[in-house]
Amino acid sequence: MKISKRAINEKFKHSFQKVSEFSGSGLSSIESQYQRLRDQRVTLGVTGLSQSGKSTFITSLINQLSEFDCASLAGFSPVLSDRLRWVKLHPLDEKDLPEFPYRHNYQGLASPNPRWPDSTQDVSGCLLELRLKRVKNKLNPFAIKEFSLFLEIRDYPGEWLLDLPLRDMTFSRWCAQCNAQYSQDPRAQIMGNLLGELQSLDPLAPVDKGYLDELNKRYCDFLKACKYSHKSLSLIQPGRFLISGNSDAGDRSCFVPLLKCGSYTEGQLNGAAEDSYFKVCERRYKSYVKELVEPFYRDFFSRIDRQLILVDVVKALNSGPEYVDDMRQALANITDSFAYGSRSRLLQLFRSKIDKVIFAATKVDQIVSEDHDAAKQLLSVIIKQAYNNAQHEGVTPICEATAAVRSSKEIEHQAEKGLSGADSNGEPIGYIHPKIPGRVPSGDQWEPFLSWEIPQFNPPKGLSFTNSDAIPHIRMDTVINELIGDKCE
Ligand SMILES: Nc1nc2c(ncn2[C@@H]2O[C@H](COP(=O)(O)OP(=O)(O)O)[C@@H](O)[C@H]2O)c(=O)[nH]1
Ligand SMILES: [Mg+2]
Repeated sequence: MKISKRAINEKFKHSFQKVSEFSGSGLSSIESQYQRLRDQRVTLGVTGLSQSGKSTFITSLINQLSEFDCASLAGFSPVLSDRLRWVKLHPLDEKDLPEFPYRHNYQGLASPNPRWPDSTQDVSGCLLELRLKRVKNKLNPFAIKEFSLFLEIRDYPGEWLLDLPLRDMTFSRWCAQCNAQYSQDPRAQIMGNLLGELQSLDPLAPVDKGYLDELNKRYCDFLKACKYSHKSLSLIQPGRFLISGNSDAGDRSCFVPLLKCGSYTEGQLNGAAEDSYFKVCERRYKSYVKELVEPFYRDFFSRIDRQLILVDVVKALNSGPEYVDDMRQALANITDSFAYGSRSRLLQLFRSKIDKVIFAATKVDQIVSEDHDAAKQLLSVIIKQAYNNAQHEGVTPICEATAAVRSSKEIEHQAEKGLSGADSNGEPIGYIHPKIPGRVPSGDQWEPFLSWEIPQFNPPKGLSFTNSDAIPHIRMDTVINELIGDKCE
């Protein structure tokens, strides 16, 4: 009896459905599991601290691939070898997940007064379908000639990312970590009187809920000051304390770190009265982690196949040594929360691991092209610790330098190279910047970078939404190729 390939596939899908039901796996749909098993569905984890350029990168990624016939994608092999047939954007089939606002963002970038994507306040996602011609297989001339590769992409407020390490941290350990951090500048200075008050608050004393509310408000203001002060710090927890009016957080978000916990033993703290500051704050901390952080991790990060970590290296260099250290620590904490390594496709369905990591220095259109290699080198130094985490189980990370939206042009001024573009009012601006070093500066070497005032470029003018123009970029094609090139064969 002759059985068609289609019938075998259907039969396989059916038994696979049974296995999945039996295992109780939380995947969104059978179809997506089936695609994953056939290596035709990839979950991209676009990771990065707040303001590192994630939403802009995702917008540009979708744009470059959707408009591949006019985009500049020479470094993306399926385009070079003429194998990309068409690209479609779908919503992600997930309950309550809003669609990534691609159209809105692209319209903003391509409007007569171009604007950057709005700052991200909530989660969103999309599914990009790439229709590809298969690379010819001499051993199997009857192999299917075309297939679809599905890319799952999700966006989220970067602040939430820093909560991931809280999943493995007890409340008292978090308090100890905060105590060590807040006792040092620049945080001690930003915290002012609140530092002394939190350091003297007795964790075993009965809670005064009114006072705890007040402390919590002042603590949220302190965290906001860390983020929005002139040079923003990276390591800011809990991330949801930064979003004002975050109604779904409720009582769970009303706790503070009790900096005096270190004066007591674990036994004394565990034996505290139920209405003590310690027990009340600990309960709220636990429900914050269980009800907000865990589901975010489960829905957004537990299934990543390929990770892109975006780092604003130019801003770090402009902010100074404490800020570079802070960013370094924040990135190491984040990568600690992921599992790296390669797995069989079947195991990948049940417990995924990230088999490829790319660190990318973003917004490199703010520096001249001859310094891009140095920016890449500097990035590799800044992320060394995070890099070591990712090297577990043989995954060797790659460093790149990219700009999702090239907003500047190179100019020459008195035999020196510089950049020109427009500011947020559309007025022309230009500058010559200090030479970017390939390593973190020390001592006096910091001076030129700290006094360098980097003007914010507006996105370039002249893009047409109606004509579906491709967004100009720097090396997005190389990054896309590193991310999914091998999956397109
Ligand atoms: N010059 C330049 N600026 C960028 C680029 N990407 C992002 N930006 C700037 O960085 C800001 C934050 O970007 P966004 O994508 O919202 O970061 P997110 O918080 O990580 O999602 C934007 O508002 C822009 O001002 C880029 O490719 N070039
Ligand atoms: Mg964003």
